[in-house]
Amino acid sequence: MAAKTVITFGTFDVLHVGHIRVLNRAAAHGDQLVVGVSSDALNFSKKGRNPVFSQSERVEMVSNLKVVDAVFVEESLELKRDYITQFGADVLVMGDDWSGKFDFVSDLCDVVYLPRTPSVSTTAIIEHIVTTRPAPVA
Ligand code: C2G
Repeated sequence: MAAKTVITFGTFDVLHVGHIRVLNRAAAHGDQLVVGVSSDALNFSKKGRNPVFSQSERVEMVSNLKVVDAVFVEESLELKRDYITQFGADVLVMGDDWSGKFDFVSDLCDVVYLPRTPSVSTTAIIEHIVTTRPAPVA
């Protein structure tokens, strides 16, 4: 039987346990895991700010996780169907903050939304670091 390929997408900025868990659980849905890491330009267009870590650093971090078999740069949210076809993905897995958003590819592959890990996010980590930074010495 052919190997089952899982695809997932994300920014994976300031890598944290929520990212690791979703990648581990995504990998468990098949035999190989392909990850689309969103480009700096895509992030800027979505969020109006650059990620803390550049796309090449984010690609390097995600590529070095043992459950990840291949990584590519996601240039546009509109290209989901092309990426799924290009990598021959059988399943698309995302956290459930994206629930329903990728159902439009369900004619190409299965679509699975996994429960998001509560109480952790890149934004909260950045805010925590900013608010706990010591006041400058007068
Ligand atoms: N995630 C999670 N639990 C968290 C935080 C994130 O399960 N506490 C999951 C998200 O649901 C997503 C993945 O981790 O499946 C990556 O999250 P982000 O880096 O925040 O990615 P995002 O900016 O949502 O980009 O085409 C889709 C986009 O590229 C997704």
